[in-house]
Amino acid sequence: MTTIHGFSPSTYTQTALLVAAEAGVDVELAPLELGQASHYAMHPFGKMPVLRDGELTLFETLAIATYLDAERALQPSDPVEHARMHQWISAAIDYGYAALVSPLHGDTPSSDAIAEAGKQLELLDGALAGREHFASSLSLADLFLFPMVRFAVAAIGDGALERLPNLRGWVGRMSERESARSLSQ
Ligand SMILES: N[C@@H](CCC(=O)N[C@@H](CS)C(=O)NCC(=O)O)C(=O)O
Repeated sequence: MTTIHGFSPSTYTQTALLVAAEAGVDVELAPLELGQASHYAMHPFGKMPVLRDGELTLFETLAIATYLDAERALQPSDPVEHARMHQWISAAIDYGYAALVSPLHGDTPSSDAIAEAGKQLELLDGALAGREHFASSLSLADLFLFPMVRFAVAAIGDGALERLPNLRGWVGRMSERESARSLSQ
């Protein structure tokens, strides 16, 4: 059995779980001893998730996602759409997490943090104009962005999507997928 080490509220761990579910790979979620030697033995940067499969240990969510999606069902074959998928994965990792997750932890996020997150949500709404997904079909890009957007909306409140119909529709469609049902809040 393939194991994902992480904690269920972690958005990157959620991405790994979503990819496994969408790719049809059975995984079990197992905890890790955050910051302990056993954690650093699996992940030299002390983050989550970590995948273990027999002798294999993999860290970094994108590496884990591409391993789980071995059949490439979640990676468009068209070169432009494949590049577009990577563009949004990169944007999620480099800018999305920093605006939509990190600053919104805690009971009362600052108004600056909410405003910054709002700008990113607006940008994502624009990217979805006339599209169902961030690339031509459901791809790893959606599965990176969905937990981050979901986290931000939970932190800010449903009003966050009020004037963002494209993003609101995408969140609704993503939330209804079987893969999303088991995610923790
Ligand atoms: N570059 C890493 C980032 C992973 C990451 O930041 N995970 C967060 C949880 S969503 C984490 O491990 N936080 C715990 C910590 O920083 O101590 C990846 O893509 O997997």
